[in-house]
Amino acid sequence: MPRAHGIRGRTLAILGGPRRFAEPLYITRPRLPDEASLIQLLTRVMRSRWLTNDGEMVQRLEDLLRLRLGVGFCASFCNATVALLASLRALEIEGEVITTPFTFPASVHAIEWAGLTPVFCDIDPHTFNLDVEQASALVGEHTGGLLPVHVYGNPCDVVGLQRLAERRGLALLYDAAHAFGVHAEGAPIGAWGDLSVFSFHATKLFHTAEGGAVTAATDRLRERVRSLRNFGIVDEETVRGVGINGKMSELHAAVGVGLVEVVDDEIGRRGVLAGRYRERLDDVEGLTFQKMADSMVANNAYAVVRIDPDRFGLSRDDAHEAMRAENIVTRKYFYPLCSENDSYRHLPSAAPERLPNAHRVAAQVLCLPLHGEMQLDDVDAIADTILEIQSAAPALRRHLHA
Ligand code: T4K
Repeated sequence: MPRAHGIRGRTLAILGGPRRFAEPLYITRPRLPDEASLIQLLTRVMRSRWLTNDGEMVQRLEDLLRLRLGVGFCASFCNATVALLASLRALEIEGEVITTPFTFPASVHAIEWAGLTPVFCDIDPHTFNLDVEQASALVGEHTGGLLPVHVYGNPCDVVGLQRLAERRGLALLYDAAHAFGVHAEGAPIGAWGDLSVFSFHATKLFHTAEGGAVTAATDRLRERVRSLRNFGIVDEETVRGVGINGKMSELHAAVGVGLVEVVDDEIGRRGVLAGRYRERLDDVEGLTFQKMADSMVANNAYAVVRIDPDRFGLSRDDAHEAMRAENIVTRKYFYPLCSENDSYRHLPSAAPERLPNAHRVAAQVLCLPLHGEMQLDDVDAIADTILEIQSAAPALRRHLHA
């Protein structure tokens, strides 16, 4: 774990001083299962000679996740992107799908790969999630579904979206890639909407190196999702629908089984660190935190701030560069917006003037390192560095834009 050099009144690295951290402090690091139990789990898989196709480990993981996520149905997948594709098909959505431009490209790519048309809707500038009123105004005769994203694990307005979907007869598929373990309005996040998709990529709070899952409150779509995950195979002589290979392997599932036991410890550790970020940075002029939903259980997946250049004294990009020079590897998730992607910018809904909040947020957002290996000292060192950067703003601006 990199340790910070505790230097007061020092010269910032970007201005020629020593780096704050000797080694890169990444935005995230994958939590690993206990090594001995992982070896045991992997040995069991190898000895069984059953490596994929709905084996014992995948079934065990799905059972564990149904309990942990509090859902009635859970199907593991090879990754969240394929899980989104299969879900769009399982819901038999046609035409247009209203979604957010402020997300990882996978959310929108899945719509496009499914042969549907994404319609971008602006976000709330404080929660960074889909603005339900604007989504409602975008619903037209060709709208088949809604694909909102719980950005950074912050629940969308699940009640408002449910009402909208019911009122207009739309399918509601949540991208819950970031939302493992989150609850909203008293219910587990994966039980809202028709289906929800989680990512278990290595960068996620809970992971299987690569992986994902589709969940729902009930078993209603169980057979359809499971058969779409497996080429559409129903039995040895029946293939129904255009399925895909979305299966998780037994080896990946073993990682997940090992991690279920420690994920709550990881959430707790991150919670302490996230609390320290807030304590240290809440009053910094021009720096604000994402507004979290009122009624939720958080998972502390990301530490996200918004930097208003006029009040902070420096743009997000300049702050990002100065942090990187210190070996603090911040990320600009989700800049640039998906609506700016060459494949989507021609869409009428991608016009920047229709997405003012998303553009402003994408230009100002910065994700700070947050993972359970970090110590409170690391957060303090990062907070100190942010304050130093702010104090040195005029010199930094001259240096970076001379
Ligand atoms: N929907 C949403 C809203 C998503 O955010 C994502 C994925 C998806 C859908 C699709 O899920 P999957 O199909 O992937 O299951 C990463 C992830 O690749 C991606 O899964 C994730 N979102 C996105 C937010 O982040 P990159 O390109 O930024 O990752 P990368 O390789 O730069 O890694 C970030 C940092 O993590 C590294 O600087 C160090 C650390 N790291 C990474 C890996 C892979 C490790 O320490 N170990 C590792 O093995 O996309």
